[in-house]
Amino acid sequence: MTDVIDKPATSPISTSRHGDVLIVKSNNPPVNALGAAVRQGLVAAIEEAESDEGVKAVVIACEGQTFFAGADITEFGKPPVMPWLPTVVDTIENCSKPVVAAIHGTALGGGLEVALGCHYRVAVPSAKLGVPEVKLGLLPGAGGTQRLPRVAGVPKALEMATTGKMITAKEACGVGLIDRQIEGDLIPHAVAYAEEVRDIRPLPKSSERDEKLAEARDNPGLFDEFRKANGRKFRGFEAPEANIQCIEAAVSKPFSEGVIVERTKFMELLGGTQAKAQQYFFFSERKAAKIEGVGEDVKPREIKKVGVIGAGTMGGGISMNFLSAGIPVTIYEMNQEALDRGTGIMRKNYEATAAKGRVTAEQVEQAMGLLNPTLDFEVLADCDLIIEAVFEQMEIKKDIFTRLDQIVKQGAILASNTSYLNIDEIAAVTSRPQDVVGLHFFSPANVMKLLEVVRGAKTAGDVEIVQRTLYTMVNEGAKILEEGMAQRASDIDVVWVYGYGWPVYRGGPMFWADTEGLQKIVDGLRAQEQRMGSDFSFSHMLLDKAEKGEKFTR
Ligand code: T1G
Repeated sequence: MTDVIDKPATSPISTSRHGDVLIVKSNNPPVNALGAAVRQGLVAAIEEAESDEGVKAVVIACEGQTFFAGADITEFGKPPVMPWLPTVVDTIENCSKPVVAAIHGTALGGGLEVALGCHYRVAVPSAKLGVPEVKLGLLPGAGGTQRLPRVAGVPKALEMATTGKMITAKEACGVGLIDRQIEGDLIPHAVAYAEEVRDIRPLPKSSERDEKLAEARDNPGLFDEFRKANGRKFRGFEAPEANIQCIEAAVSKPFSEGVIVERTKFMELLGGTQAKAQQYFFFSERKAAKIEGVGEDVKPREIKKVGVIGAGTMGGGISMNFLSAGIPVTIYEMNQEALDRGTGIMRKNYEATAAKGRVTAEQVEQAMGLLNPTLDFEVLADCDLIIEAVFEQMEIKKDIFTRLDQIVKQGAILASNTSYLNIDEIAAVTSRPQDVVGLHFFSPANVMKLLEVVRGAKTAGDVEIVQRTLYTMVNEGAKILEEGMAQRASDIDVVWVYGYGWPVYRGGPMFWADTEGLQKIVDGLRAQEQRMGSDFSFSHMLLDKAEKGEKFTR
């Protein structure tokens, strides 16, 4: 039975003709996720191309920031809406006219699978391509584990699918994943390319390619060598091995059977806790950057120049963050020896990163060229943001903020990197407590992704965890929520995953607590209550939620 796909009235997919080429465009902001309406629109567009004799070729492109960035993750766990993404990809691949994918931004997951269903792929040089499903505890479930190795080769497919890392358009060209890089306007060039290939037959279907699989067949040890080389990295995660097994099936089985292995493994992972934890974490990470109670109308202050006080480990690492983002930094120290030592370590760190090929020597010089070391405190006066990163002594901090208050221009943000001292007490020595905030970086600050922003009682909108073992940690987490020190349970989880190495496939302590069951945690704590003595007290929120069978994170 074939499903009749009707394009909804306001489909995110539009079609237009350019000569005998049908241009299919998706406009589904922010990232053209392949939600139900997009899938329905794509199938309807291919049907339109098939039924119109005047159409000789098709170009699929996206408006906005990016080509399709994958399946719509918000649809996971909800009742499925037809067509499935694999059906969409098969429909594109089985089109009797050549289909060209025109890629810009990031072609990710299901987006790259759609592109692999197309007969040709062109991209702008800045485009990136990847299958990051493994970061969501999954695998490419729309034929990606079968088509990607056929087009890009098994070693590249293994690397991309098990790390989730994106590759550049240049690299993709190098492995045959992209047929041409386009300088200039993408769509007109993609149409010209479609004209070039319009009459070539047979159409190059990714699912029918075999030459790159043959190479892998000649090297049967390839997969076990790959497992051995990456064993430590994948430890604890379920998805990487499932990705490997699907790509193995691509080598050992015909396409029609390989996609069945893929579907089975995909559904197994989708039903598991790890995938739920990692999808939860995807959204938690993004939510963490949003500050409740700060209106949409509050515009962030512009930060063009940063000052850092203290060239020690934290001051140096914090400075590198801004330098690497192209923001000039004035770094202040009290004596030349400390200043030279600090800036010397920053250069060494950059050179070490360059030695690993993560940045170029030119980028190192660019970043260090933006650094202005000084022994003159007054030079900080025209910075837009000043971050103090000196010893954790309240008197020293108060002295610095008093001096900053006297010299720094109005409207600048005054921040302390303190990890536990009271921000309000520091702010109180200034005439502008509304401009004072805590910015608690984690060491090494140029590596760790986590930044805790601590709002003082007077911190203006436009300028904010830890101790115990698991059950007591959850109880403390609940207390932190009760006291309003964290906006949401997921923020506590982001701090633990990025700041303290909590495994992402467990989501974080609060997500884990929900998976564990709150009543079980309460019972466990009751059992230790006597041993813990008078210091211990239950969080009312934890008791209440446990009693009502509620959860923290969902
Ligand atoms: N589905 C739903 N929402 C998404 C989304 C997605 N795939 N990607 C991003 N968003 C939302 C995000 O939550 C945020 O919302 C807004 O878009 C902007 O995102 C069958 C199973 C594309 C590199 O894993 O890596 O395909 O917070 O802040 O920094 O094989 O988003 O504004 O409300 O991150 O410019 C595979 C996930 C899916 C890619 C852009 N794809 N996305 O980064 O913006 S699984 C992915 C990203 C799949 C198939 C399988 C990034 C980005 P809000 P943002 P950004």
